[in-house]
Amino acid sequence: MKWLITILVILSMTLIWGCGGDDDDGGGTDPVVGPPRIQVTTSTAGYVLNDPQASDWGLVDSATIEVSMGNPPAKINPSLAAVVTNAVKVKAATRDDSLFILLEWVDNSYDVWPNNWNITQITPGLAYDSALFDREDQLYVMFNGGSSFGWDVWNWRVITTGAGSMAEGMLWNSSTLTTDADGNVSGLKVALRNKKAGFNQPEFVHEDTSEHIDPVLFLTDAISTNYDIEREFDTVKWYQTTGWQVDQKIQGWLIDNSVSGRSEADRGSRWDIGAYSAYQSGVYSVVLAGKLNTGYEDDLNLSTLDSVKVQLGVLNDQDKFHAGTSDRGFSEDFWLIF
Ligand SMILES: [Ca+2]
Ligand SMILES: [Ca+2]
Ligand SMILES: [Ca+2]
Repeated sequence: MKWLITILVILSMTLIWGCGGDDDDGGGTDPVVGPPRIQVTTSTAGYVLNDPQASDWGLVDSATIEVSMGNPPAKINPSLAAVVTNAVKVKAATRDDSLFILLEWVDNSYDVWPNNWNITQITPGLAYDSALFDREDQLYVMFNGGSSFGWDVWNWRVITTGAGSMAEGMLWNSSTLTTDADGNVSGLKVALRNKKAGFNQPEFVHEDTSEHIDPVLFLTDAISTNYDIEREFDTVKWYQTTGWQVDQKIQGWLIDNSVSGRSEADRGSRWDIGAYSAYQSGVYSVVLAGKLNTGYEDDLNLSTLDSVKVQLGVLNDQDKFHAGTSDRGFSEDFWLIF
């Protein structure tokens, strides 16, 4: 009987390992001939997809896309050694009327302080460096809509969109990147610049003042320079509180995390992509989710296509993808197959 059990065990293990597609969660990188093609998983009713670490993503096949080789529409051509990462693991699934894409890549620097302020002096009063560079880790997923349409762009930025659980909708056409149209709320933004009008200093800090060292400052937790803080024997402003350190950072952006909960009509085409992310042990895991057909003219209608040409861009601590340094990588064309 022993040999029969052994055969059954081998057989069942073969079945388990054999059903994951040609490059699944083992993280392998099979040699690819021609543009990679990723089969979008379409039968996902009941799957939890709005969490990059949800176990249901283990049921979706993956492919590895290189992002140091491309000659993207932005005409960036970084050298192989210079880019932050070369491999992005990509999975894609649809549920109901939406496309979910999971992207994972190594980035050993967690660059989450765009436009931060830096405290240079504690006494006689707080002083700050000018806002530093508006740079953060970013991701671009671009869907090709043909030469007249250009590329439909989903742009995720770790703080100025991601901290509000969103990516920003854009359009890349004729070497121009345009933000998608606003909805009913004109100028709606996930991130608001934290700068006191007319002064080169921050206006807001977290209500915990110097104790809040997290890179994310939500609007709902922020107190302005105008607010009085009641202390035991006194009333002070936040910049009069104690505990500040030289070189301590203050967030350059306020995050309005109510935007993701607004109606589609309020958010418009600009804020029609949800984002769910994690950063652990130097690896970003980001799920982007958008409707296959938003109905907006600055978006590509994916619902009638059986495939779409895609490019990826990964930016390490950068402001824009078309500024042209080597700390960014773009893929060549690959295909999502519906
Ligand atoms: Ca980084
Ligand atoms: Ca859009
Ligand atoms: Ca768009």
